[in-house]
Amino acid sequence: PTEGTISTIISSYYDDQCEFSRENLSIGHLIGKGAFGFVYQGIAKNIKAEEKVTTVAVKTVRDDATSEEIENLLKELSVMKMVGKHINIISLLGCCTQGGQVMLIVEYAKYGNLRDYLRRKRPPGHVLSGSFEQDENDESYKPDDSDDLIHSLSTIDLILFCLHTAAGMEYLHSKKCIHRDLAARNVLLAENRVCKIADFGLARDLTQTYYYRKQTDGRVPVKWMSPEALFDRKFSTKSDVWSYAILAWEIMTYGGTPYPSTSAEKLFDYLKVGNRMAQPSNCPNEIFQLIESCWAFKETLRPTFTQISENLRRYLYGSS
Ligand code: ACK
Repeated sequence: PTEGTISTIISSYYDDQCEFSRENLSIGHLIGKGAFGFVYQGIAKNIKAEEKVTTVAVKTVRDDATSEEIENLLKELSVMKMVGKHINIISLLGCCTQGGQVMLIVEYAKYGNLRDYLRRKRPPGHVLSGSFEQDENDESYKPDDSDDLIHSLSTIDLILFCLHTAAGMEYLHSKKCIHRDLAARNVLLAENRVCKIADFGLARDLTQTYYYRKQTDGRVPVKWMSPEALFDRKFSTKSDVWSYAILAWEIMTYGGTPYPSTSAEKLFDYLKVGNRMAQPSNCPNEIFQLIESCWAFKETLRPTFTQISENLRRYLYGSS
């Protein structure tokens, strides 16, 4: 691909409403690295009506990115635009597509990803269900929790996180968007401990090999995939509900690792004969029954996110 094709692709995504002036954005330190590129913390001037300066997260591609990688970031941008705003999803604040590197400016989540937050806030002496996989090369940026007065999370806090993520997914599905990689590592925690679904706009390579390949961070997404997604590459709102069951289990176990002793290759047969993960010791029966309905082998038996949120609200507040 030539420079010409890249600029044609970029101009086809141009949107005056969303374009943010580079002069009003200052890029800070690196907070994350992915196969796709980099995420930086940044400060943006006048990006929100209600404040002069806003801490933001800035997503970019590497300097030597291919036109395909640039286009993937632009596709993510258009999905985020299409989806719009909801308290439980990471929303788009603006973008810089003209006159330099393509950058997406999104809401900043100060406490980082939910999985690591849950592990940091596990009550002392909590009995583990499922092992905790140690990161092979954990040199990632550590969010600053020093202003977070909560030292350990209660069961009700955990159920509230289940509700936040279900509400975010209900909204995403109402916008006809399927996530396909819902997991605690892809949920971020923002100010006031609000969970926000992230990375829902990513273009994904849906071949089986992609999912079987070990990810750079050492986790294999296969364990979040429904049987029909795993074997027929059939992704739907119902396969997101299955992934949500695994996410809810991660939440209730303070960031436990799913099926620690089952290999990715054996997983399908393991699930097919009806095996599932055990009820975490602190997980109330009603919540575990909800999780079990979400990992029903048959897709049609799984609830919708509207039903899941209603159920969780009823549990927490006594009404829906
Ligand atoms: O666990 P983390 O700190 O949270 O590492 C990942 C990394 O970048 C790769 O995605 C972090 N990250 C991504 N988007 C944001 C955001 N909007 N706010 C804060 N951190 C983010 C994520």
